[in-house]
Amino acid sequence: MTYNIIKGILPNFCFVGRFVQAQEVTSGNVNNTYLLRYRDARGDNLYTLQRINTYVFKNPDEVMRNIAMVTDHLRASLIRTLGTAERRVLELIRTQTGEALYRDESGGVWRAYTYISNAHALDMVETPEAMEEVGRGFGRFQRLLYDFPAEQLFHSIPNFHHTIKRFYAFVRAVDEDKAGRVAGLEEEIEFMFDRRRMMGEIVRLLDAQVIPLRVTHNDTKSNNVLLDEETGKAICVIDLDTVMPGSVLYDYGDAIRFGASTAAEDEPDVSRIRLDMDKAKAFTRGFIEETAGFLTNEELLRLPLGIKVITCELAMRFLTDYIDGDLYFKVNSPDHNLVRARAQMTLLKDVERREEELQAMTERYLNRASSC
Ligand code: GN1
Ligand code: MG
Repeated sequence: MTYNIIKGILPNFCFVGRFVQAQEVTSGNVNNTYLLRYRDARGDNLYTLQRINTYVFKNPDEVMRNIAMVTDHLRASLIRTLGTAERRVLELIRTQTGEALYRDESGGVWRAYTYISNAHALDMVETPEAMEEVGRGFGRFQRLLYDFPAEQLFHSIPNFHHTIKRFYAFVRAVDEDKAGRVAGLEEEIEFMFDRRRMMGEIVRLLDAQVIPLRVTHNDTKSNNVLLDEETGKAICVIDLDTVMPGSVLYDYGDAIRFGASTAAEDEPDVSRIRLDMDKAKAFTRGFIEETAGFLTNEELLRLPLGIKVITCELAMRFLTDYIDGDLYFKVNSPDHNLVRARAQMTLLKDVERREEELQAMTERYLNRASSC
């Protein structure tokens, strides 16, 4: 089945060996991903093939140009500092004509990477130790890109984290009620209106240049860091589709939202959802260890705001998509987006309850950062 979908695509990429097997990878809410196994005299060669969702990524060429620039920079930085970049940076496989993308006859847009073996990514983070390592992975990613000129990157999804504009889009969706789903959502809608000012705060801080624009990943879920199978150490950050200029507060906040929640992003039983403070602390430790020295005090002080804003943003994005009739995110049931939205709302309420604790955690690091 899977093979039938991709067999016409495979010969267009410079894969080495003969094709053995393809398997669909189901994690990921927008693109379609396949793991490919090829074989030659030296053994197996594994690749990741992806069909890019062009409803989400309207300009895949810009996405790929960003990825090429960023991976080149990461590779050079790694070689300079560690002497090697092996297994530590994504490597694009070009098409037979040397392009980063292949376009099929029906308009599908495809790209491929070398698969990084003997590593795994965590959909659920079980321990604080693992969460600390995820923090180190994303922190190191920030550090390696610290000197990358952010202005060279395309805004491949314009206003991706512009939460004020996203709020207006949400209000428009409610008003249009395209899928006839608004009735009965009073509580959810009110929830967003109540947090309207808070969710725009990072945009305002960036506009006022209180915090700097940096090169950010913008999708820092724990499963976007590969951990080495043997050592458990973070080796490579993946899913670079949304690398763009942004704020470190979003990257920090999104990682906590996803990895320090006690339940999955789409947990239907909201009584199971809260913020695991041990994991939040562990992530913060790992992240700050790698980024101390260049994150400003203005940023460090507002890390908890990052958690609130991004959790609210995701809740609102899922709710907007539910109201629109599931146009953006892949869903496995008609109410999947609503379940996701409610899960994020529940998590946000717990984050709000723990605000002082989170602030104290951050300020401890602020002192340490400024005293060394
Ligand atoms: C999407 O497809 P995936 O899992 O890489 C989304 C992110 C959301 C995430 C929520 C381009 O990421 O912004 O945070 O789902 N990616 C895009 O799970 O919209
Ligand atoms: Mg992603």
